[in-house]
Amino acid sequence: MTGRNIIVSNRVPSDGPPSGGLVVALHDCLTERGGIWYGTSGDIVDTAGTSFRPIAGDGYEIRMFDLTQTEYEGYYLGYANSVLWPLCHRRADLMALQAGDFETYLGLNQRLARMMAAELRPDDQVWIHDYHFLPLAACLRAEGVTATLGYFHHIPFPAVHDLLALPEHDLFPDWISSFDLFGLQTQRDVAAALEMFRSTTGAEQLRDGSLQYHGRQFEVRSFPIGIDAASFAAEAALRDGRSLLNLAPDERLVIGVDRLDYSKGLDNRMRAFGGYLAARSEGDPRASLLQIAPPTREEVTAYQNIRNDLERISGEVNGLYSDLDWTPIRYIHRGIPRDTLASLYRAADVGLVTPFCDGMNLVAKEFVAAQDPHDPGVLILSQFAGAVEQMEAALIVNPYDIGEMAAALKTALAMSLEERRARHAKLIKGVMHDDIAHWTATYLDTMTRLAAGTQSKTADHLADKLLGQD
Ligand code: GDG
Repeated sequence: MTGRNIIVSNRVPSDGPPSGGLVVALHDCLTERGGIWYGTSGDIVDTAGTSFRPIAGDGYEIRMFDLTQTEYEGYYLGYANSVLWPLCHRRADLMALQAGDFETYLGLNQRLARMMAAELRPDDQVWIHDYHFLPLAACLRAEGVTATLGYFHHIPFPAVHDLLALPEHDLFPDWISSFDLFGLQTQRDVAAALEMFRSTTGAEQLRDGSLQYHGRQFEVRSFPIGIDAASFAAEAALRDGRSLLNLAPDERLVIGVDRLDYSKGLDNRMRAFGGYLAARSEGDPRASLLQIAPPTREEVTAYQNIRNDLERISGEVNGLYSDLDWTPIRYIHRGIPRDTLASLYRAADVGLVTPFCDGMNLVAKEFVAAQDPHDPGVLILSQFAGAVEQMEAALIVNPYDIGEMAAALKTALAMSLEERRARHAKLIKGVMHDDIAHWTATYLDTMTRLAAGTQSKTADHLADKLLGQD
């Protein structure tokens, strides 16, 4: 018999039925097992509260809390999205370190911990999501909470060298070791986290692969996130996406879908598409790039800058190559409905997923799930997307090498049906098997095992090697 399942994420699904793979998966998991979901409401209030606002979820409870304007600016826009996000995406140069933001971020985590501690029971299993709550376990432990605490880091774990740019970097080992399970997307991330502990006095790796730091034993493991692949594939097949686009009969379609974020490599992607058009020979089919890039974190300066860059680059490429009846880049700066997105992926000949740095990248998996297996499109995937560890059958590119990406576009658009099918068959197998349900079940099973006090007997060879105990 295990305790209650509890989820903490920055936002609770309070606006009606949840949409989007992750929220749906967590919602389904709580609906099935019962439990509580804690997170912010999205409302801003004058005074910080001391208790939650409960609303009924579907078979579980939602407990929301509101942020003050100071918390919204210092915790959310500031330390989480203008410091930790760029740091974890190898852009320490974009960190906006502002006096007071760290204290606000920590203070919010302490306030949440106080409010949760009043409600948690020792046998609860708490699953905390993402960099907004890195100190939450340490804050909960300080309040005397002994429940099993798990965390999942959706974004990359920073390399030790980058981490040093964070003034509070020496707090990371304590924050992380306060969880019982620290989940990461990839083996690459696990290696980076272990490297940090290797360079930390007082950390050691135990024989069973777990870590110990200042008397606390915990596990650092990868759980590559997936998508609801079967339902996404079914949704994609419902409608002819090509008919939405007014394409010429022989026109080929390349698709990109990303929140408008500087980590997603959109600038170099558009340049590479321009490079492909420049090198196009007479008689090559015409190809258009459909780039869907809904706005995100618009109050943060770095996001305003990347938006301006993209408007300039897409304008330049279109100015150079457009014809009376053709605009090569269709750049849509707003979100579109999920079912439309699914059918557009299916209509595309190429999925262009070229982040400079990405925890996993669900778009790569959605593109593959949406394809017609008899006539599939080709996935071009950055070597720096976490998804690359599971998707070796994609055309792998270096997003810093614009010429290489332009050449990959040419290769993809000319690829034989036989090769497209063979690559897709390999990719879809993994996407279907390692789906979101598999991810949730694997993580929660691991937490249950830890809660029961059993230790993993599986040696983590990678970890042993990295810590020099092989
Ligand atoms: C973080 C990590 C990790 C995008 N535009 C529209 C739309 N989307 C959907 C996509 C996809 C999701 O948003 C984006 O997911 P990603 O994984 O690509 O990237 P992040 O948002 O940065 O997510 C990432 C993820 O967490 C999960 O752990 O993979 O590495 O950075 O599902 O389809 N959806 C709709 N309209 C749009 O215009 N409906």
